[in-house]
Amino acid sequence: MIRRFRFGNPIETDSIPEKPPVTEEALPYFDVTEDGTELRLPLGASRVYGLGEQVRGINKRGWTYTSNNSDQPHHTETQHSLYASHNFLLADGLDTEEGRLPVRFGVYFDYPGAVTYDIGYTDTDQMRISFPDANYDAYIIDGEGDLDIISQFRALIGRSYIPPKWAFGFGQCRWSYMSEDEVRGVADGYQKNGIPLDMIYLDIDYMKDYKDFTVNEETFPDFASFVQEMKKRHIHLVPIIDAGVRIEKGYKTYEEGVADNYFCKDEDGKDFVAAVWPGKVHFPDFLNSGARRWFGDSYRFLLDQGIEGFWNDMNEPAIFYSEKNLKRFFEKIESYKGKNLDIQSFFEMTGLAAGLANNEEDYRSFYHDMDGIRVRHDRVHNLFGYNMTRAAGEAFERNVPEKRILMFSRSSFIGSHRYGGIWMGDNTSWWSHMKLELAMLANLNMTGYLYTGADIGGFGGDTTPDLVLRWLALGIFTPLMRNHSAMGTRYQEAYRFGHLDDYRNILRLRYALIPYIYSEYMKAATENAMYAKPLAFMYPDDARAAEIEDELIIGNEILIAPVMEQNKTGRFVYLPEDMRLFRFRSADDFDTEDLAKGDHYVKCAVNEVLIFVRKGHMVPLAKPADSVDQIDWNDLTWIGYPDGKETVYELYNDDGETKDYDPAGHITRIVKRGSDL
Ligand code: MIG
Repeated sequence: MIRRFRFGNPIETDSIPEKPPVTEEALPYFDVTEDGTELRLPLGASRVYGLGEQVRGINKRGWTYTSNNSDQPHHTETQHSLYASHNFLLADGLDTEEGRLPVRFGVYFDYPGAVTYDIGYTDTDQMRISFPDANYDAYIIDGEGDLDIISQFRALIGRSYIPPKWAFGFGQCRWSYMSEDEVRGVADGYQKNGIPLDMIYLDIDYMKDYKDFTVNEETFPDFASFVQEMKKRHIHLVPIIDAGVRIEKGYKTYEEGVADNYFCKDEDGKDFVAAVWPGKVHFPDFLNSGARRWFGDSYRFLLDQGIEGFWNDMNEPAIFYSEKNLKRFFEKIESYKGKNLDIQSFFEMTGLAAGLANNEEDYRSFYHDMDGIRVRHDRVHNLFGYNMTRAAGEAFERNVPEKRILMFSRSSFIGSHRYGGIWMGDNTSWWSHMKLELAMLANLNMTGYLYTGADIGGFGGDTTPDLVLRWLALGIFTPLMRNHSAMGTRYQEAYRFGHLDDYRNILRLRYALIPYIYSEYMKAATENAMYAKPLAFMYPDDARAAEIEDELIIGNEILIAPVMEQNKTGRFVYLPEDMRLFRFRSADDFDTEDLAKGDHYVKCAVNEVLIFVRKGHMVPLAKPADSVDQIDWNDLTWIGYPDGKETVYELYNDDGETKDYDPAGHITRIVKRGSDL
């Protein structure tokens, strides 16, 4: 049951396609301050899930988080905000003694500005949720259990984005592959070594002077035929699109945006000027439907050249500096000149430079035209990236309605999950960031983002061969599987490190698993279910399972427990039920071991992958292929753990390109007897 409560006069976010009517009842469960800006809830012994892309664990208790989309490359425990705002929480195991709390409930706050979730931070026993102003809709979701609450919420926010089937392949990225030849080199590195690959990503340097919807003709002289050349090799090129439009006379996108008033304005009504990669830019006003239509249609420049997928970046929006702020900066810096700087003023001075980027004052100095309503950016800050993705998604729907286009974004807000996926932004080559990915997978699935994954191997910093290998072993289960690294860091493509067999084997296992991954994804998307689930949700009566933060249930049949520490040859695993362990060295070389419910220490060498199959369940395996379109779905083998009865699996398959997702036409019920497995 979902109830909608209204406070004040909220700004429309369009995060919910069809809203239930507002109820006149008072908001249950929470104590609400008189002005409505703060809600309090006694936490008892409960666990709190949700918030999608955020720091820390699956259970969010014990920290304070703020929904404030930020270009934040330091994903450390003590941050409060990353690139996204996903204002959904699920509290489970509440103290019902007072008689007013249910055991669990879900809540979604539809509010486009900064919300702070103090979840047992100020007061260990209490959650405090605060808003800058009391204009929001709160949706309270009551249900049978965690999974039921989640699927009610997911039905409320609308079906999750479904990418083309080839986007379930493996992709390689780097900031940046600078030329056609460098891209060819990457394709060769994979294909000559027999390592499967479906995508090579183009980062900002494919463009001319970082201008959206342009291609650098010196380094990519015949882009359209290069796209075809790669396609013949079964590789899709996926270019990046940045939020800022370079100010340059004669540049089409700039001229059009100025002429039609499609850019965000400053206080004086002039086009707001910020600086990002292209130098000085204007920001398209994605909150305006005309600007959205115009910007979305601009992707045609690349679609027309054979491109079928994109990633949207810098759309928090990231601002390196604004003209006004830079002016203030120089004035202030000038004032230090010739002075005898004491330590305090010295740090003040260095702080000034650090404070130029993504400055809150800049976010307060430009305006949107929300189809006739002028709104200052900071009040709707978290909607910007969402609406950039929506601009593209709506345009694809208009311009290529028959076809799925790959789209994912860095910044997001609930609602954008209908138009694209997200990647988890600029992580670092740290083992702890594998753990962070695992936790985020669970929380992002709750909030509608099924097509997601982190930069495998780590984006910032130098990676190591074993980190890449172990990270791939987690990444083979993420729908979005991409290796990406930053400029200046060690190259980390899967063919760079010696022990090539290990990387080949692990990626071939991914491709063998694609019938499973795709089936489970499509079922999750069409049924508003979770693809990656915390154990707590599947085993609600198991107190141990409730605290497991380094294992996940993937789809409905398997549990994964990746090794996420360096120099380990195994790990402890908690199994919430009897399972059969498949220890894969390659897709067709594995041994098995039956393990009872409970705790185990399992060996897992650096080149092995563990898959735990639930009793009474089975999983299809394809013959490894070099790309998704070469997988033979008619030639599947099955691994499973029969329980004496028949084992059943619902296999979903479709053409992977068009948009008929009706499960009835695409699901085959496969039945095996024990002796067949
Ligand atoms: O300021 O385009 O998160 O994936 O490689 C950095 C360059 C801009 C940030 C993205 C990252 C991308 C990088 N971008």
